[in-house]
Amino acid sequence: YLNGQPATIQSINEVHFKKKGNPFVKHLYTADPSAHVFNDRLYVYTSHDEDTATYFNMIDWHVFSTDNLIDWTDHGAILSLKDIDWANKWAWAPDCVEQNGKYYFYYPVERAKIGVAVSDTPTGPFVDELGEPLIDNTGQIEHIGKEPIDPSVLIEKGQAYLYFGCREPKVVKLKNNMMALKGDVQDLKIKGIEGDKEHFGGFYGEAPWVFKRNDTFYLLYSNGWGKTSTLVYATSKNPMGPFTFQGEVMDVVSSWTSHGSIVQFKGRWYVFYHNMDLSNNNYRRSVCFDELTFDENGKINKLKL
Ligand code: FUB
Repeated sequence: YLNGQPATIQSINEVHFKKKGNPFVKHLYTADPSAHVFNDRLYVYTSHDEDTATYFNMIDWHVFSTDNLIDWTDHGAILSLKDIDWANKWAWAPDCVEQNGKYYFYYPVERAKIGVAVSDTPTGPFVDELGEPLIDNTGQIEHIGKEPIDPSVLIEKGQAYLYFGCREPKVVKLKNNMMALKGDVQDLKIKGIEGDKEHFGGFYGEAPWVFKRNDTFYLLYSNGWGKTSTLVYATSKNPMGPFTFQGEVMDVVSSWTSHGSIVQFKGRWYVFYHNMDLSNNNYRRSVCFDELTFDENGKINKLKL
């Protein structure tokens, strides 16, 4: 209910955008939002930038949830570096998915390893039951890619696909236990970006996120770093690709990095992203969201900020 009246999505959006506005988390710095709906509630998993940060030296991850896009609950730190024996620094962009009644939280550390922690609930506590990285490139194994960061997971017809990578987009299937790779890590091909330069067009920078709408898979990602880079997307009929570049998803944000996710909630689509509007500091970012629309051909109508 809003003002004593039954809330509609329209009225919820009006309250968020006109009264509360972005960023929707203001009491701490957060980045790299991964949004999912579990049991009709929206959960946003984030990195947590330190208040005095001068680098991306984050130490834990948070989750926020809502059922109306207005009132958000901070569930606190759901996992910290201190809980992971093999991880020492740089708790970067995470994701979480539900499979077989459990919640699996994927996280990169040290710009070299990806781990997975498990919980019975979307808000943790998450436990590193595996006790070692799921992906480890400290030995610079070529097919894993130079920098395995920014994991995100899509589940399609029961099969989990793990996407990750900086500059080199990668995909690998996961076994049903969600804690082992099924087959080899593969290059995620994006057609239509040949020759594109960092910060422009469909150049692949980082932050892959795949979602399905109708029968199309959309790959959202960042096309680099800096004043002209933004979130862009490509589409495919196959979660393993190849994807074809389509265009920009939204205007450039204030921060040097762009990282986001797209989710459907109560019948409407939303893009989650971060900026540095609150701090004017690239290492102290804040998560935001806006409604996203598609045209009749399934193309994303670019979000104007
Ligand atoms: O938050 C640390 C890093 O900044 C992420 O891994 C990148 O995607 C960028 O947002």
